[in-house]
Amino acid sequence: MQIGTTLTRFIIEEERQHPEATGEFTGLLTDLSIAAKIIARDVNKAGLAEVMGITGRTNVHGEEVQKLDEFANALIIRTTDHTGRLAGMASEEMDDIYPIPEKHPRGNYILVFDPVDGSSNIDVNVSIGTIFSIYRKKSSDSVTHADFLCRGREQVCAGYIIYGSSTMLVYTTGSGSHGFTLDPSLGEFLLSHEHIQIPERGQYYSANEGNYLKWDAPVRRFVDQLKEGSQPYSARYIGSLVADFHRNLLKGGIFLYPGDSKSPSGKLRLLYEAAPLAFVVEQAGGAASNGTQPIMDLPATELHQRTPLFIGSRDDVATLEQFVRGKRA
Ligand code: P6P
Repeated sequence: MQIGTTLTRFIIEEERQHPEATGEFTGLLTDLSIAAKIIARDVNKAGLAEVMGITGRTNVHGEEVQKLDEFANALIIRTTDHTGRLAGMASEEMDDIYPIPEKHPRGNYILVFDPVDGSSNIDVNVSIGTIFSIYRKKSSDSVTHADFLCRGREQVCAGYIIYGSSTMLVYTTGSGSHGFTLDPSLGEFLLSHEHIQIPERGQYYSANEGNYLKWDAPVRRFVDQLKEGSQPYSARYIGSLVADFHRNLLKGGIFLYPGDSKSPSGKLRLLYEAAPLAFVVEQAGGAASNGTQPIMDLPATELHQRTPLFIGSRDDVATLEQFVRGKRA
């Protein structure tokens, strides 16, 4: 019986195309897929297990830390910190960088992740996700902040897991973006979306229009014109970045989380939300911008740096940039 291409097999076959690859990388992606399976198992019973609900703590951003956030954060650390593949990690749930402890061997990669994005949706059974990004360590000896403050272009791998009607892992290493669907009966991620191509122009726009009056005028005008004409766009907003992004990646469309009068840099984080999804969407033929520059070119000056995010179909993002640059009124 042909079970289809497993994630492990696909990674190994892809690695063979890169003679310089060392296998460390393949192991790291496999480690992450194991963490994803465990998180998926607990997400799927969040209503039953004690992972549901909040911890009573808030993270560095003043947001309520859901039990699953903490569980997933600790799990990803535990699954990857002892393998000798990483030099350090950083996460939305940790104030500072996490150098691999002396007791473990250290490797050449840096892992940055959002363990559970959209966690406020856990209790209402809405799809949530894990987002990850991998860089090569630049410093010659022990890991420093500078190893984490990279441009998106320096990523060697990025992707996400969406815990929805099915659990899917989507990743890129710069040779296209590929999707794998978890077959729970096998416990394997099987190739289901090879070389994802996002439509050049979409049919959906995803934004929290409750913030409309706080947006800059060009962004408001861009959204207004999406509603005009003979074929207006449909609004789809789940309030879970990975879920909104994933639908637009497959169907076409643009996700917007602009800066506004209250938060000029917007809400979403550059290193472990915008940059990894920007890598995935660019590899699928799409685009990601902060309104004037590609997300992948933005310098990171601090770990939890925020950025306005416009991401999805290439032509939709280009039109948004024309409005922001005053080339469209
Ligand atoms: P708002 C979830 O809290 C999150 O970080 C993203 O997953 C999501 O896209 C965004 O915030 C939703 O924010 O302000 O629309 O509730």
